[in-house]
Amino acid sequence: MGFSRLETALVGVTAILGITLIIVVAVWASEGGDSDGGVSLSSSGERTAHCMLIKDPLNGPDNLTGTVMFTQSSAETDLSITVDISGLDTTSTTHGFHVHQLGKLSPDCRSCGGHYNPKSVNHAGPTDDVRHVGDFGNLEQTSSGNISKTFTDPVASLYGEYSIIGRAIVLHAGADDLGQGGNAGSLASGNAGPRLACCVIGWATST
Ligand SMILES: [Cu+2]
Ligand SMILES: [Zn+2]
Repeated sequence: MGFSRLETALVGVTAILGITLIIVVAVWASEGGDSDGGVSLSSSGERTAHCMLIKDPLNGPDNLTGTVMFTQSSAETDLSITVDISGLDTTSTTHGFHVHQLGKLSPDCRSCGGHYNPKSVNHAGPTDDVRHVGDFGNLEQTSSGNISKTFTDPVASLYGEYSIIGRAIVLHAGADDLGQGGNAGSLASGNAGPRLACCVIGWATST
């Protein structure tokens, strides 16, 4: 007694589902890599990220706009950061610029919390050996209220346990004293004053 047409069809469908499952599992296993931010990511290859600044509702100049781009070719290479900001007022020319702990922008940039500091050390400058992951130091604005700068940082990263993805960039009204101010505020955040703008760092390309 042979299979009926229905039984033959069911066997065929079951076989196709089984093969599909094997292929899906094999592809999933071959992707490997880490899983920063809940996204499956290759552990090698260039990563890029992006942050579009929004002005702080309390302290940001009305016309402030800006972007921050991040590029890193591997976990072992320095992070490259490109900042383009316009619309700053010209009362203060030096602005503290950091990665803060939380990707929360509402109701204003104070919601981003303190500097991203996973190792609980003192605040310092970008070239200091012991510093917050987020200590990028200062940016200088031009007389027309713009900042356009590319720099590299050896500590902040788009890879691994202390990735800055999902955390915030904050631009301050005043200068960061880089931990040299001789008071508690200096060792916590560099006394850089009110927050002019902030944004959440997100992936810019699939990785
Ligand atoms: Cu800051
Ligand atoms: Zn800091």
